[in-house]
This record gives sequence, structure tokens and C-alpha cells, in this order.
Amino acid sequence: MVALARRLPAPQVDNEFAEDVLAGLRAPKKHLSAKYFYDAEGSRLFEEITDLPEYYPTRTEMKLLREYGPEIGKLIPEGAALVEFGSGSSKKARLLLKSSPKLAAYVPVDICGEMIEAEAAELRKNRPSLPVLPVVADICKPFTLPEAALAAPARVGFFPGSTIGNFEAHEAANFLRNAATVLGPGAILIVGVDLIKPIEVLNAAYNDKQGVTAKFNKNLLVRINRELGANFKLECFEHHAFYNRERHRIEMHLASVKRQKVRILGETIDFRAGETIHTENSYKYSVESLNALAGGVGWMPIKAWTDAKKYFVIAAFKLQARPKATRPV
Ligand code: AVJ
Repeated sequence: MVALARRLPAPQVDNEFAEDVLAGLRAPKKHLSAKYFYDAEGSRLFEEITDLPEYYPTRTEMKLLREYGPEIGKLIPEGAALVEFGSGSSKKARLLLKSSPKLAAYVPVDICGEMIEAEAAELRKNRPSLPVLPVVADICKPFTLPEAALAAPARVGFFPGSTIGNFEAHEAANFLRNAATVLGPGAILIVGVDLIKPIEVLNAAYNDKQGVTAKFNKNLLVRINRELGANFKLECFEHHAFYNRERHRIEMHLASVKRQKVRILGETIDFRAGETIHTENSYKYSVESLNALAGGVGWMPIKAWTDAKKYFVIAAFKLQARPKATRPV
């Protein structure tokens, strides 16, 4: 009986969230993964952030896509498959699709099945001739593309939104290596990345006057209270966001305003006054550091497009052909 019970699949999703949260809060330096921001309310708050006057990334990237879409589209070979990593809302892909040649397929890949199915339905209405073939997968792990994408003469990856900024350097390298594996020989990759810029601009973007980013950060505690039955008091934590110059990243934290205890899943977590939970890193790159990262795993820079203020870059890479193993004579 016990052996049988142990073979039953665990209720994975909830368990993974619970385990990650507990492990993060037990650690000497408390931390939570930024991927957990995006429940329904968190996704709504992020959309609100993208409209804030201080939050330049989304606006700048959209402008670049509108302005250079036709030029970027020229890099996409006729009949290719366009694979979007972590698509969420395909607003940006739509701008790229507008200037693409005839494509074999558009393949949005996301861990959230509901999200991409809804987006796919929307896109099919707009572009009835384009096969939209969503894949539900973790973009950092190997997955198989749909047959139509594999049969296409080439595959082009698209990774907008500076989502890569949430990864540590080794995770970013791992993502890029996985993208190469998934897309295969001859692949092209188009990445949108937030650039290093004056510290005041960066700090303002993550400390907006209306407090939407603070709400977005604290929503993680709301989610933990709801889904894991914790008793975080929102008024006892403060939103802290600042640029870390040495590490080229924005850090977001939730700082405990006093000494306090929080109950979660039968455990008590102690907070010292001023102690923080590190909730997000948002790495900023230079075109050079991005090229070095990509080049290190076989992606050769083709071209990069930036705005006049150099706030954001859309960079295109080509997968370096692997030297063929020579046959011993
Ligand atoms: C979605 C990771 C690009 O880092 O700017 C926005 C998330 N966090 N405001 C970013 C975010 C706080 C965003 N990314």
C-alpha cells in the first residue's frame, strides 16, 4: 500500500511553489523566485507597470519593434518557423509577424497553457493563414517543436521583454544553449534586453510614484497568504528596489519594518527589524556584455537595434555552425 501510494504523482504545481517558498524563507538570506510574481493579479499589475511613465522598457522595445520591424523581418528566411520563448501576451510577436515573410508556423512557448491558448485563438483570428502552434513547456529545458516547425527550412527564436534579465549569468547561458538545441542548425535568435543606463533612470523605473511596483512586489505575499495559508501582514513589509552597480542589476526586496514572526504551513519564520526577502534581480547588459554571453555559447551577433537614448536593445544572433567531426582517414 505504502509503495503504491509513493508511486502516485504528487500534486506537483502547488508542492513546488510551497517547497520553493519554504526553502527561500528558511535560508539565512531570505529569497523568493521572481517567477512567482505572475498569478492573475501579478500579471495584471505587471501590465499596469508597463504603462507607467517611469517604466521605459516595454515602451522602448515596442517602439524599436515598430520602427525596425521591417529590417528585423528581413533576417527571417521565407518559410521559417518563428518560435517565441515565454510568450505570455503576443503583442510584441504581432509587430514582428507584421513584417515577416510567409512563415511555416508561429510557435509560442510558455509554461502557462491557458495563457498561450487564449493568445493563439486571438492570433488565428487576425492571421487566418498562419499556423499558430502553441507548446506548453519550460523554456529553460529541452522540448520538441511541432512537426511543421521542424520541417521548416529554418527556425527563428524570439525572446523579448528583457525576461533574460531575471536569469543569473549561468542561467542565461543555459537558456541560450537550450534555445540553440531546440531551434537547431541555421537558427536565428532575436532577443530584447534592457541596457545599463544612468542610475536615476533605473531606480525611478522600479520605484514609481503611484506605487504600482510596490504593489506588484507585495502581491507575492498576498499570493503566499492565499495559496499557502500564511499570515504576512502587508503593512509590516516595505518595497525596496535599488540598482546594484557592482552587479549591474536592479534588486527588489521586501523589508520587514520590525521584528516579527510569520506563520506559514505550520512553520514559524522569524524576521529581524530591517531584514529583507530578496524577490527579484533584473540584470542590465551592455551590447558588448550581451554579445559576450551569447558568443560564449555559440550565438554570433548579426545586428543590434537601439533607441536614441540607448535604453534598450533588440539584438539578432546566428547560431554558429558546429565544425563537423572529421572522419579518420
Ligand atoms: C518582466 C523581468 C522584464 O525586470 O523590468 C518590472 C519585471 N519587476 N518591475 C523587469 C519587473 C518590477 C520586469 N521583467
